[in-house]
Amino acid sequence: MLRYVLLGAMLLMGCRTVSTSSEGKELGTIPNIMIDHDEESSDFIYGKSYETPPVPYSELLLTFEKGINKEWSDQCRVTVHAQGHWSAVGEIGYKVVSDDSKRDVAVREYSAGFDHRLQHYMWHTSRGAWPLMLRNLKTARERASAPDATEGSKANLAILEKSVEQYKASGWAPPRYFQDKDEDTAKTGAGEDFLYMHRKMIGRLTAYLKERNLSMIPAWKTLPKPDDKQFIVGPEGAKQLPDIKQDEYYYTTIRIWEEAYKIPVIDNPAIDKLAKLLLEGRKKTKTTAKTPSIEAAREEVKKLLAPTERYEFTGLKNMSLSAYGHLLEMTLHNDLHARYAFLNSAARPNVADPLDRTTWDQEWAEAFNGSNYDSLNDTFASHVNPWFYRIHGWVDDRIDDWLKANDHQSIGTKEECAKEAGNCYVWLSNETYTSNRGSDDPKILGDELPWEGPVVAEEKNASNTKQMSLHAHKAPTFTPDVIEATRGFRAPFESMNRRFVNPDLKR
Ligand SMILES: [Cu+2]
Repeated sequence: MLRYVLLGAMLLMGCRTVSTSSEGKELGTIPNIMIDHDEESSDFIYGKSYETPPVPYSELLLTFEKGINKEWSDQCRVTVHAQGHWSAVGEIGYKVVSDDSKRDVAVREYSAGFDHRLQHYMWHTSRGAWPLMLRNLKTARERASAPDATEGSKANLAILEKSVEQYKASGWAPPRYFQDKDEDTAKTGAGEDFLYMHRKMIGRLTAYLKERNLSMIPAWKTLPKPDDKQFIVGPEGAKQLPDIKQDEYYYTTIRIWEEAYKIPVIDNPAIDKLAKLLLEGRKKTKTTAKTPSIEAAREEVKKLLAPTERYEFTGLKNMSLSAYGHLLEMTLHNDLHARYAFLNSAARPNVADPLDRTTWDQEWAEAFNGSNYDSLNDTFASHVNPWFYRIHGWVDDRIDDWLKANDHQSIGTKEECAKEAGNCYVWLSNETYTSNRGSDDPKILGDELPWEGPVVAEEKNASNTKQMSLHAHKAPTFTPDVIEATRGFRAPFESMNRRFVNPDLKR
């Protein structure tokens, strides 16, 4: 067995490439790759222990390259090409110490199961893929019914119809989904889906841990400050980090949203309070001698509260739960994912589509099924990361803020609310939601639960042993031609790192 021990000194001297090739012949196996920093410390960058099953390789490329993004130029990326798959693993310099390793091991074991990954991936990607499919279907129908319709356009229509059918049949057709404009998405009620689905996720994990006498990962009560030692934003010693990981971003964006999103009514005194906070942040992080004026700070706050036209945070009292939830999702939530995602994490490439199970098992499973694949930027992996529940716990607590500001004591289904003594908000019962329109019978409001999609449940397999599976709920029935035809619809939504504040970013 070969063991590659790369000396930390090599990294300190700068990034460089080491490669070896044997024209397709198998050279041996890689049990693990470890970086030795000094006598005391070392990190596995491939494989998590000496017990990792060896991977056969025919070509081994160890690439230490400077990031293409110049902001990351002091970082090295490690790429390992092995047989049938590649993996770029290298959280070099990150020293993350779990505050409860027994709990975190259990969280990873639970969440890294393939069906759990697929569930989270499909839920998020479907909200974007579905409207694209519907739009394409419409165009395809027009083309196929034109007098000069080609065989190709008829075939295209056929596969789209089949795809839509299979999304529906397997439970992945969302009742509410992304619209072109975020204000319209909010109006459908989709913001409640976001809040509800993640609340359920947190609930199931909490129950799983409780059965094992473990307690749930606590939510962030306040978001970590830049100097937080436990929740770090970059590798140790990193000098340049992307904007979103900078101290300035925390003080002038994150902290402002964090405070603002708890305010019942945004009035002038509230704007003033936030402007002062922003000014304090600017003074702390700006190197220029010139201090911005309070007027400028006020304008900046207003911009932060209205990231797109006609979609503005006006206070908890003035917004529907969906408008609030969607705004949280697209701004602070997305940014927290991006801020706390490791820069050097393995990135699942666009072509690696977990729905394509055959290819997945052959080529990608080795690199991306393991419980160490937990990139906060990938919906197939983010929920494996214990920090995910700190972020989502914070988001979940905001539901309670909204209820309180709107004089509700609780939230629930129609049946649950019927049992409550106080003022209980029924999920999706806001009559202004477009998904609720078209009905003149107000009693049907709130009859529908927010959308979770199929969930992983316990089922017995062929040998009669229990396992967690999506099949117990609804079997995903996707045929290879549909998987192929819809791959591109899912790909743009794999990442949660969509920047609401950056409209130039493509969906
Ligand atoms: Cu999620």
